[in-house]
Amino acid sequence: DAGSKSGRGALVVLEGLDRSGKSSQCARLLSYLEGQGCRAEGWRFPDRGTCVGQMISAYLANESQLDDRTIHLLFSANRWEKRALMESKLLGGTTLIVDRYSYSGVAFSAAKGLDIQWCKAPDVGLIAPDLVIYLDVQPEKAAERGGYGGERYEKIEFQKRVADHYHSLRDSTWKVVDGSLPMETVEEQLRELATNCIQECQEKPLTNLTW
Ligand code: 2DT
Ligand code: MG
Repeated sequence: DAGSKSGRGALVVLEGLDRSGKSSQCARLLSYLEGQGCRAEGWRFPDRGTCVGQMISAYLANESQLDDRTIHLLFSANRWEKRALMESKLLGGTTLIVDRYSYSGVAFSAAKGLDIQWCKAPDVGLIAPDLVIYLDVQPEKAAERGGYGGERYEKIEFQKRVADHYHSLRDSTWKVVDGSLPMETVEEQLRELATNCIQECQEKPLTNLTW
């Protein structure tokens, strides 16, 4: 509101395996925050709307083949091309609820066997999230949830390796939420985590991802 000094928005990231409920929970959290009068936007990576994003989308649909390192760098570039806008939104007071970020980038590429340090390097300098919520669902349970679509990576053996790598990435900004609980319970936990985070980071400067 005009005149009153309000702080920056929060960068809240949701991570998890395919079918862990990220997209539904992002949507629910966003409408809750908006209902509370909080300025917030829902973002997702990959952002398939850009030129780079279209290359990624074709790769995921198995319509194109790309070398593992090439696609890894495209995913990273897709975040870099959004960095400036992300920064201006956050500094302008808009909270961003982001469906996947650099952790997906590392966990999925490392699950192919790429070196983890190599996978992390291109994302150094992106904006560091204030909160990472990991929706923890067993790969078997996720696969049962209406099955996977036909995209690359949507296979249980691969998802198990992704889960292992996610596990090794957890740091102090992560909150693990049991994604197998009823949707409303998960939603309630996310509301509380996000609300606290938004309040706490208002006066904190933005920082860069260093891993
Ligand atoms: P969605 O199903 O959420 O659209 O994701 N992925 C994602 C990567 O391999 N690297 C990345 O950096 C990101 C952001 C996860 C599509 C797939 O893309 C994978 C699933
Ligand atoms: Mg998917």
